[in-house]
Amino acid sequence: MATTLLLITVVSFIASVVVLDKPVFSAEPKFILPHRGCYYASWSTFRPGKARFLPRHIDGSLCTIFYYAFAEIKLDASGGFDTNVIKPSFGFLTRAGASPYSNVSLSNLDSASDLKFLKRKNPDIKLMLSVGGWGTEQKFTAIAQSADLRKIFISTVIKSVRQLEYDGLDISWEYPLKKDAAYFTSLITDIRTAFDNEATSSGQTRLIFTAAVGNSTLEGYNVPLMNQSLDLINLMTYDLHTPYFEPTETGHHSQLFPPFSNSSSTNVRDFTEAWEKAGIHKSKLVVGLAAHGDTWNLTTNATGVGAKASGQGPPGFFTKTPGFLAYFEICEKIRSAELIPTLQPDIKTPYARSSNGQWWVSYEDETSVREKVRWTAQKRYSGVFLWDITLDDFFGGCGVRYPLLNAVKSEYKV
Ligand SMILES: *[C@@H]1O[C@H](CO)[C@@H](O)[C@H](O)[C@H]1NC(C)=O
Ligand SMILES: *[C@@H]1O[C@H](CO)[C@@H](O)[C@H](O)[C@H]1NC(C)=O
Ligand SMILES: *[C@@H]1O[C@H](CO)[C@@H](O)[C@H](O)[C@H]1NC(C)=O
Ligand SMILES: *[C@@H]1O[C@H](CO)[C@@H](O)[C@H](O)[C@H]1NC(C)=O
Ligand SMILES: *[C@@H]1O[C@H](CO)[C@@H](O)[C@H](O)[C@H]1NC(C)=O
Ligand SMILES: CC(=O)N[C@H]1CO[C@H](CO)[C@@H](O)[C@@H]1O
Repeated sequence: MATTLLLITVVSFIASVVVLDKPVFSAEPKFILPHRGCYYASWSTFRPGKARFLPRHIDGSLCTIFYYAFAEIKLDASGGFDTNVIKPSFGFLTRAGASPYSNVSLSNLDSASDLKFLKRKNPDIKLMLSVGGWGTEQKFTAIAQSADLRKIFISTVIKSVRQLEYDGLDISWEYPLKKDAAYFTSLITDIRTAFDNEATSSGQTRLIFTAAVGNSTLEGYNVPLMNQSLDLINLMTYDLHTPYFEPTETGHHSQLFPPFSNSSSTNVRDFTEAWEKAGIHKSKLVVGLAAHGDTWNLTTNATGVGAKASGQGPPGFFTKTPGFLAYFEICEKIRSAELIPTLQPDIKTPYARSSNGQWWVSYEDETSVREKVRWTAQKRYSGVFLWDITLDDFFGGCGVRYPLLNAVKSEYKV
């Protein structure tokens, strides 16, 4: 009797193993180190002429992890928001309806599929769907504060990311405020739990989970829980001083160190160290580099950091945005002597003034990128990322193609 029972048990155990065709374990993602993240701004395909960026322009050897920016959150009227497209980005739809998938559309993510060729060349490269971006904070708040919407959002994300054959999700909520801190925490812990469960049930490698964060005051964030839930934290260590928020005085938007003249001026080092001290492990901290400059109109003859200014400088021919220039525009203006550059030794980052004395730009060049990569390596942070690959001199208008990303690569000796 006991033997029969044992036999039945063994047989049914074997049967259950055979029937379960999916393994019950799952793998953790493996990264190429150090991280060299690259955001890809999908709206760059609308730029004119040689600045029109197409996915096939991407050189897969320059980055280890690509972020498609941005998947858009659309909430219908029942979610309290209309479907205004803030940027020409490509979205998926979430809906607070009875059936989570009834209104999910993936058709607009076609251009995210265009990055898949990168993995065919190098399967270790990671592709991430970055959700959010500038101006999407109300939608994040709406989703995060409702347990139902969080659920719909998360199942939509998992379905989209798997269908695209991407590796994970990047949350780019700019920015959770103090009032959002509890919801933000619920959102990220729910996402991580769902990713763990999905990996177990599907037997696939767990989806990677990252977030881009941009506020050194930290009050919108529960940092210890972020350290537990997230694989990487991309620090938006740029636009630290902008003509939009500080119109009357020039400032360096991505200075590595504060100027000697003002040690409290926001800078990359203090921003990064604040996140480390608050509890993010070094192995998860990724420092942001900028391939854009921030521009101011000058109002006096002074041309340094802290010079008097009157708001955003003139737009570039290709990027057409006041207060903003791509590195490919800046380097060409330097070549043609329309801009006269200065490397300020204390802040380790360059700025330039226009030769007519009217405007001013703070930016990064190959030297400052190398300086930041060296500093990041010395501090044993896990890597750097670039906002964004389409703003580097990708067509080689000033010499080599991708000077900033090549500087990162050669400084890391990879
Ligand atoms: C951080 O956010 C607070 C509001 O929560 C804002 O007052 C502050 O200027 C922000 N700081 C930075 C560096 O963005
Ligand atoms: C120094 O920088 C801080 C932060 O950006 C700013 O609030 C302050 O006004 C600056 N002080 C001087 C003297 O420029
Ligand atoms: C952060 O996470 C890492 C790895 O997951 C862990 O080793 C470390 O102890 C955590 N740090 C804190 C302050 O919780
Ligand atoms: C600015 O420079 C011009 C030409 O170099 C000079 O004539 C003028 O006096 C200067 N203005 C001030 C306020 O220093
Ligand atoms: C900056 O100067 C340009 C001319 O050089 C002008 O067209 C533009 O309106 C100015 N911007 C602001 C914010 O004053
Ligand atoms: C855009 C779209 O597909 N809207 C549909 C969302 O779902 C409701 C009910 O399930 C339909 O009535 C809408 O047409």
